[in-house]
Amino acid sequence: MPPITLIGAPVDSGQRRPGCLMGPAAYRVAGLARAIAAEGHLVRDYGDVAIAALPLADSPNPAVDQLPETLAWTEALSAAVAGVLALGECPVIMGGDHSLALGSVAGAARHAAAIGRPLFLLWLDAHSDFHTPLSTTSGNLHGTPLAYINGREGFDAFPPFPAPVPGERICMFGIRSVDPEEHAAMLERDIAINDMRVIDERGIAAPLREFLARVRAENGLLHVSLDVDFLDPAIAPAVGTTVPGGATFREAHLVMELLHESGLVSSLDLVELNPFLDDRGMTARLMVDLVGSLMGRKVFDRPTRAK
Ligand code: EXY
Ligand code: MN
Ligand code: MN
Ligand code: MN
Repeated sequence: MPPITLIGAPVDSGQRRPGCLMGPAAYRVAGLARAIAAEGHLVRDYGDVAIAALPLADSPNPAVDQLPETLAWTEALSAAVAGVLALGECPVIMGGDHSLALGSVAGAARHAAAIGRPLFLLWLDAHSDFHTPLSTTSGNLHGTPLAYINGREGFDAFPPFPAPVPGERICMFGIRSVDPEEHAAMLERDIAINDMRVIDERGIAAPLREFLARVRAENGLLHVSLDVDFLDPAIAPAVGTTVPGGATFREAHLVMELLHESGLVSSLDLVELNPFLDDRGMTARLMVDLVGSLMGRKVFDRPTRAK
């Protein structure tokens, strides 16, 4: 794997429950850099990205909350992620709420377009995050990044998304909370929607292997966006949008182990950790452990493990 660069993204503007801005500090306290270095990778900490003057911006949807802040984060994180990728490093974005993916994936898409490779997206989340600023009723922009990435209309206030990612290159796992407007829009596209029912019936490995085979066949870059609420709230309570019936400890680790074996991951978001809601750091530690598996940690190494 290339060198790993941790990017702090203390983003709290995509929702109304404060606390995600403490995420980068919690990941540092929980030893994220040490866990990555322990697997033999070069790792550096870029520090936290910051925003300065906010743009003037307004939405035709009066529900939309903190649009200027979200626009500023989108620009700043897009530049940071594209810059790190251009250096040949793998950015790991320590969030921050999921609105940060408006910027992180824009940066990954800019880089993919610059080097002429297709970008694929693995979305690990209880939610589909497929609202637009026009369709959202909560007004919480953390529910919108996938629609922006996919090139849906309604993002007039935002920079045009560089090289939108078509549904065929998007794969979701863990989905169990979808609003009616998102549902209708998703069904118009060819997104691989592995909701919890699919995982219950097929397991998590088979559909993930199918997706990874497609990424490999097209020589794609792979951005992974890991929302804490992908996990079952019993093992990951530190998130403002818990939904029962999430991925288990082993399902989540298996995803990470398969991703490591694939060698395909080029950038990673860690989002929605709200340390204020945690139970003695258990969620932060679990997220760090999952990154450890993604970076190659194994309990027992079989050299001939089938891919
Ligand atoms: N669909 C709901 C809304 O738009 O408010 C919930 C969104 C939660 C999004 C979290 C980040 O995954
Ligand atoms: Mn999300
Ligand atoms: Mn979510
Ligand atoms: Mn959320």
